[in-house]
Amino acid sequence: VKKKNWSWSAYLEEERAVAAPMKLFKEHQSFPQSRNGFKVGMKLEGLDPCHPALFCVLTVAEVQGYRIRLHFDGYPECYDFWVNADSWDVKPPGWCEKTGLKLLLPKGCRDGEFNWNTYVKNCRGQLAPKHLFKSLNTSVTPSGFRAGMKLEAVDRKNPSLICVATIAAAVDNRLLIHFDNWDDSYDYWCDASSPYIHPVGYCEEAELTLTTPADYKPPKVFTWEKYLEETGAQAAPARAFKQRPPHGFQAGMKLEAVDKRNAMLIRVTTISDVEDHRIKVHFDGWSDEYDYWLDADSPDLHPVGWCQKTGHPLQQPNGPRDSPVPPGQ
Ligand code: MLY
Repeated sequence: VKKKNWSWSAYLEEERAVAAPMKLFKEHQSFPQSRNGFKVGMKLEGLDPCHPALFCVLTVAEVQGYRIRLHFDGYPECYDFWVNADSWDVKPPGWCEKTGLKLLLPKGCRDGEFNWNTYVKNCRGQLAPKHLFKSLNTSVTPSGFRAGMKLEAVDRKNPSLICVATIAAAVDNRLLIHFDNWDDSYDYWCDASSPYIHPVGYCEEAELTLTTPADYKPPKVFTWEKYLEETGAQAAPARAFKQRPPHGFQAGMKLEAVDKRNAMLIRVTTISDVEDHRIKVHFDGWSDEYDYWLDADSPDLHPVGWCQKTGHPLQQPNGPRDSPVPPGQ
């Protein structure tokens, strides 16, 4: 049951809870400075969230507040996903070609035959104009990271593993991490402040197990010195790693979070647990079984008031008073 005049301020008072302070949020999580200018039908290049090694040809399928739903051209709607309008993961048509990154073409298009202008003409689409992409105009300071350099990185799909990895690409201040001798399905983008990347020698120093490239099976012994020589690669310089300090969120603080199980929804949320770089989200009025961990800098976390400010619906808590009382109580 939706309450007509639900408000954050009354709810916080009722719950004797506090909103997570604005200063704990990163800029890309906070109230946006501009409007969402994307329109349904605009085409662009964007990262596949399930396979972030690849930029793909995408179409804006829905606009909701400061968020857009993106559709993979030529693929079923079940792969659609949501991003914020200022996401670095979306780029104007032609960006991959200019940057030298591979673009996954719409289903049925053959390599070397794709041209953005003819493509949008043929499908009566529209190129998303460059000025809508906030992430294009960010100033970038040289980081010391370069494509080809080696490092030790957490496999985000198998987070207990720290593995031998390579910077597959360095664009703006972002790094594409690739795991040596594995296919690119484990690749991910991060920046120099990521807690998931470490310089060569980190595992040895911290007495952790380093997962070596797949072709290093005993009795073949892995040493970085030998491996760098064999691969003719350089280690990423230790000074380039600038791990961010732990976030300041605390358990009990409230915020607004995207529900990954139905990503069009943003819910009233409580932080139920914290780690240095992650928070556990609990959706108010729902069972703890639905809680899950998110990186503290996730673009799916926002301060209280974000939905209202950006014109996005907010899912109110599923309050106990609204649920039918079980018989016999
Ligand atoms: N059991 C997993 C392990 C894959 C690990 C890949 N990393 C190191 C990039 C699997 O085979 O899928």
